[in-house]
Amino acid sequence: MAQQQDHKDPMPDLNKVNMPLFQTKYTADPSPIVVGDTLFLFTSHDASPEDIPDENEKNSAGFFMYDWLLWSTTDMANWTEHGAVCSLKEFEWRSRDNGAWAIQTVERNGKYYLYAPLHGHGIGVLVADSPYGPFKDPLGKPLVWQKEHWDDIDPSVFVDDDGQAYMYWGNPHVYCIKLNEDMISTSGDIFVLNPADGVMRPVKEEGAKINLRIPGSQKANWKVKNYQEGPWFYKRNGKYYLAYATTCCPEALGYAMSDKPMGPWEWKGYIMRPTERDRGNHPGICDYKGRSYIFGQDYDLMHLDSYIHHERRSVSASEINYLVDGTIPEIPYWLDEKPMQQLHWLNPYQRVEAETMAWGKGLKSAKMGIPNTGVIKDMPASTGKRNMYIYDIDNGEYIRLRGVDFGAGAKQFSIAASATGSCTVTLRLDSENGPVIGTVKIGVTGSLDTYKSFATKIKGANSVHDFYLCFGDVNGEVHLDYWIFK
Ligand code: FUB
Repeated sequence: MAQQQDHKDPMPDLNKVNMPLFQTKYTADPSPIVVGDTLFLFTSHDASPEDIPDENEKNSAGFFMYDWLLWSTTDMANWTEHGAVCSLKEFEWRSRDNGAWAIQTVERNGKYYLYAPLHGHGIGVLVADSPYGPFKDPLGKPLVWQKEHWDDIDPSVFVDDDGQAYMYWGNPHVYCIKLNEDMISTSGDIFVLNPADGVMRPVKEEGAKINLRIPGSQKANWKVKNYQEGPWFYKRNGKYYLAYATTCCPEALGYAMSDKPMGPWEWKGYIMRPTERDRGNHPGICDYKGRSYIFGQDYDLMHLDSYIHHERRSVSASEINYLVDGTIPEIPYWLDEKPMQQLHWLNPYQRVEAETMAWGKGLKSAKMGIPNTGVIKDMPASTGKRNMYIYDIDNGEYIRLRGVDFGAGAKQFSIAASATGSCTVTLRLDSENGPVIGTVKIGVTGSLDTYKSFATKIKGANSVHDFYLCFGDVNGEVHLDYWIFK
């Protein structure tokens, strides 16, 4: 067989290009939820080859997805990783140990409900008291499961102002069911959208009539065009929105609108047009601190290393606007946009987790005491919030933080680390080659579980700069917990 020719993208200028949000893991299926002043983003997790248990599958192009991840931000520029919040292991009735596809978490009356597809086994729900979990399965069975096909993926749940909750889902058809107030039981029939007239009717009446089994079918005069998967159902200023991934491949981001929660729906256009630079997509949309954002997915992180197709995706985001009639003007592809505006400066005089960053390609992260977030057999049950650390540090790698406000001037820097080896951390401003403000040497601490503080004096750090922790002289294992300036 002919070898596939490979190439990669050059590393772009991070000041100029809107790059994927996370680099420590491959991520997909972004699902935002705002809690207080924090935007949390749940994502699914494309396993890296080292986390795929079957030796023969490590380099397969397909989906290897075992757990779901959580990230948060308050400034839309620097993100903190919280690791795996739960995995397929939470669903004892699952039939496969692969298939942790797109989820959505919503809050109601102080409880967090995480709706998850168990690919080929319906959609389940987990419940927790906080977005960090621990998440538990209250039902011990699927919430919905149409056994006659594998359409039951990509749940999207919204609680309307009158208290009625709805769950939309599906590929290649879009379904909807009402949820009861307990959020873990359903009410009435499953409805399916007929794309020809945009109307939702009970599956038992409509199923045979519409062309249910032609994936991605579309016609110019249809009311809802190009639906493929990944519905994101929400309401804004009295209008209902059904954003979705448009027909594959490449998938793009499109949307329909309605005056009622269950249609009739009408296609309004692309939010982001198809491009050959992407293939799959999946929208997550929210308002945050007076702005509106769309999250989606691409292969742009993988493209820095390879163009050979693997399901190793990365989540990107962009600001969107709404016109007075509620429609959303189209936005360019992520890489054709500038980095998102930072909403507030980062305070370096309070503890900053090592896993808080704007960029950190090549580095890895893990929850303390849980070395592997990949393989299901090694996973604990959903743990809830845990401290995390950064590891797998190599020479030339760095952590970048955007917009750090050093104020009148920093005097000292300290970093909590554990090491069986050593490394030098050169602290720089503005770029990975920018002015040096200090250098700190991390040395052996006795064990990787023993964290100690390593400090250095600082010169020349005042006012607002991007801040880089640049790693060199790396020898053996070093783990980073957090850092702080004085
Ligand atoms: O991540 C697995 C699947 O790919 C999702 O369920 C779809 O929406 C697509 O993103």
